Amino acid sequence: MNSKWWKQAVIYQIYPKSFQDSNGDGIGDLQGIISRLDYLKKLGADALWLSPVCCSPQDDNGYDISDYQDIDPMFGNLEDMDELIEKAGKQGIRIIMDLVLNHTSDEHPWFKEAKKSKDNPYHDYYVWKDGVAGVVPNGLRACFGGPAWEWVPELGQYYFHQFSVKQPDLNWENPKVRREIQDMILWWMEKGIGGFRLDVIDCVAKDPDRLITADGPKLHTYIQELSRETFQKGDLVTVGEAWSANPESALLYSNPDGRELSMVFQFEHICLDQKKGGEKWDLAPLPFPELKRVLSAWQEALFCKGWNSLFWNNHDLPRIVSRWGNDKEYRVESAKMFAILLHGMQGTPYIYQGEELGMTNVRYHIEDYRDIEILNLYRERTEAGYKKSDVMESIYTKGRDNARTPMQWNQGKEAGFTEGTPWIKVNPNYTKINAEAALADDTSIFYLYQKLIELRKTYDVFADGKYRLLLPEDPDIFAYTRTLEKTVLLVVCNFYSNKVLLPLPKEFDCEKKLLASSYTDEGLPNELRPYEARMYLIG
Ligand code: TEU
Ligand code: CA
Repeated sequence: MNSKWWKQAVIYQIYPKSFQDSNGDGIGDLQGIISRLDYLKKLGADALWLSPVCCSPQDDNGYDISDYQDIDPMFGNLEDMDELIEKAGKQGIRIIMDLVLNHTSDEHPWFKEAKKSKDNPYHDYYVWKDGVAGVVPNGLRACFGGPAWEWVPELGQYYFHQFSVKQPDLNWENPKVRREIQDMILWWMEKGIGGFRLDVIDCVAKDPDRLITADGPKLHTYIQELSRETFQKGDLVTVGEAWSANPESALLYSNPDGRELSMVFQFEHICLDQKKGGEKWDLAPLPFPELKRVLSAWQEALFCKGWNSLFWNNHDLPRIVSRWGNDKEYRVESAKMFAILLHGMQGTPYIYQGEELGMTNVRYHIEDYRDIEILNLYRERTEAGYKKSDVMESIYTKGRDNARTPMQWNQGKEAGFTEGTPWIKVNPNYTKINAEAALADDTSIFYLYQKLIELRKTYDVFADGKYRLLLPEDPDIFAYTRTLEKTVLLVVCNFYSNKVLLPLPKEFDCEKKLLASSYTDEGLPNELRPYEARMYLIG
């Protein structure tokens, strides 16, 4: 029986490699996370989503798994994981694992077997195509550059990989693959895992011959089978990463009958600041009216019929305060504005490590980047003749390593992340932006997040209130209400750095209780200062 506890919960995403190192090798690990449980409890996180910590050659920082049922020694071992599950549980915090089910590492034993011969029992665990050297089966490209087909001369075949060449796609048409995955998930559920994030789950149903790489015809059949055979046997939260999701398909993924998942990560709002028909690297300013329209559409479409995830950040995205806020003179106000804007909506909010501190993007020299996606892009676009400065601007603005610089704990050596040399450089602004400074300042972004998490547990209107967008045409203000019986939550946000009038409808000239603000004083009722956001309770 699923208690749907995640409807009042806030989930904190940890990128283990960059969170806290405990043994001085410059790489974050499970014991490091255990040492920070008190900090996470103080914030009020109900669950921790860990990016992958299973065995991996780290071609894609752990999203290339070579053993689903063991912890990579760089992060610790299974006993550490048991200890984390147990100690977090004692603090009322669940652990959510990141399941990468669309592909394995090419160093996984399944793939090593599969490559041996066409009639090896594991051959059909993957997607193969007969062919001739140098003539790829079709024009499908991999997400990290190059063709999505890799030639294996001994077999006279290509294998399909939507991501790196070291991440061969699994063949979900094969019931043996689906059974292996179900058994692995049940094994983790036995160990007390409280939920799963499903990496690119929409890609598991594909038909590369017909150029279908996601959202194939069998997708929901596969997810319903997986859910029936595993998730529904526990009281779990499950969130599927689905770049192809739209409000209609999200009603299937997050149907309250629990046949599939609790919710999905959808990316319609995330993809707004790129050139039409371009890639994320082809930069365009954020069309603010579109942001209001898209987020409102998702709120309205899923009300009582599904469930939203709410996020600005994750380990693949640039940090929101730099991306759409102002990380210079209004870093604190704009970071708080994004928090208030998001946390008043219906859904489960996700906080990405460092978001609660207002951590920012970085501008490194190319040799200081580590992400395969960045390095391949740099090589591909500079070889194709793009101006280096333009390529670097794209990397500064959208590169995934913006989110992967080490967590900034204090102003000591390497920001308190490691005693050793970090696997990726610490953002130089750690001397100003760090957890120790935040905890010592009762007006910090951290304490606003703590307050928002508390409010979500205190007032049912956060989980169940009906959403209504206000001032739809206003070019600077994102304002909405949530209504549950006689209780109204009113959220008003100035999205920009100019002071603006706040032309609220007459109905709001009433007794209002200020629950949260991006400023330390209330300001004037009919205007909003730069990045001023206010959350009120009425009734
Ligand atoms: O990301 C899916 C994915 O498509 C992203 O890589 C996206 O294309 C890109 O990052 C946009 O910035 C998931 C994981 O979150 C990501 O870290 C992995 O690299 C990827 O799948 C492969 O497992
Ligand atoms: Ca370590």
